[in-house]
Amino acid sequence: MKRIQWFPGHMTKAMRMMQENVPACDGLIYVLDARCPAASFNEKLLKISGAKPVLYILNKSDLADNKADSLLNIIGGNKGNAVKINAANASSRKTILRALDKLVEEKREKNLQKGYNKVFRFMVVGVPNTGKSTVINLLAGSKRTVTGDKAGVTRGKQWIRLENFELLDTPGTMPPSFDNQKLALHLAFVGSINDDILDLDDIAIALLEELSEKYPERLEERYGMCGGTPLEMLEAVAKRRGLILRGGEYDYERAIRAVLDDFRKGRLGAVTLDTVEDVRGLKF
Ligand SMILES: Nc1nc2c(ncn2[C@@H]2O[C@H](COP(=O)(O)OP(=O)(O)O)[C@@H](O)[C@H]2O)c(=O)[nH]1
Ligand SMILES: [Mg+2]
Repeated sequence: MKRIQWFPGHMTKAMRMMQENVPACDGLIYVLDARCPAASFNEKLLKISGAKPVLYILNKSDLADNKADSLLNIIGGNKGNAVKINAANASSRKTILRALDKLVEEKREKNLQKGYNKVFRFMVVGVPNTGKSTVINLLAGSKRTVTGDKAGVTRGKQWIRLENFELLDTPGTMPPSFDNQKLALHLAFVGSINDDILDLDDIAIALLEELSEKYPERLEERYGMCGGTPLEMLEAVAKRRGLILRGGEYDYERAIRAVLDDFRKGRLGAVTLDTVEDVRGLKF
């Protein structure tokens, strides 16, 4: 399989923009994908922020199963600076605001003792498509930033004012290279890497193989198959979905798209891809 590598020029620019804005920030809101919080963690983003406080948001919890809870606990660790939410759900607003308040509580009290109450500024970071803009929209209470389901939709820079906080949306950035290609694959599965630079046949097959191992019953349920050679698996998908070309041949191209689409839209059920070991290997 071709090595996954995606660090286009606009990400270098985005990293620079973030670096320039760090001094103006009190902390980071780091939006991860609850299905793959290790894969969607870019250590470089943490490095640019220095020692400022971080709130980890494991978003898209509706698409992850309860295995994500153990990942959440490891990431939050003793500090408990991690929450699992679904940004599409209004009740998540409170969860995030409460966690943010907790994060700045001490500092705010100190400020109040000195006689002032400043607005705390957070930069919202993460790899593409984890839901940064959606989280900001949820917190701001109105559609103020552009959201999209294509990797790399957010451009430019804008501060968004809430009652007690100010947020800066940022464009998604990848690590300059992936040491762990297995984790890079997870990012490809969830749509955080631009599909245009991927060999989607390899990606779809890798996804079917991983799901055959971790969630065999889901494949049985949706496609009436589990495991087998790549060709057999794609054939089963095409057959079940009625993806047949004129002339009676299976439409592999559409079967590949169907697998990725089914997974990304949650039609294969809630799935957690990263494991406890994956998360333990990183410095959150
Ligand atoms: N199912 C689900 N979809 C979400 C959630 N949060 C965001 N999305 C979708 O994920 C896609 C990317 O969101 P966006 O906010 O643009 O991500 P960004 O690139 O990190 O700013 C959009 O289609 C959102 O509607 C969530 O919690 N659950
Ligand atoms: Mg965005």
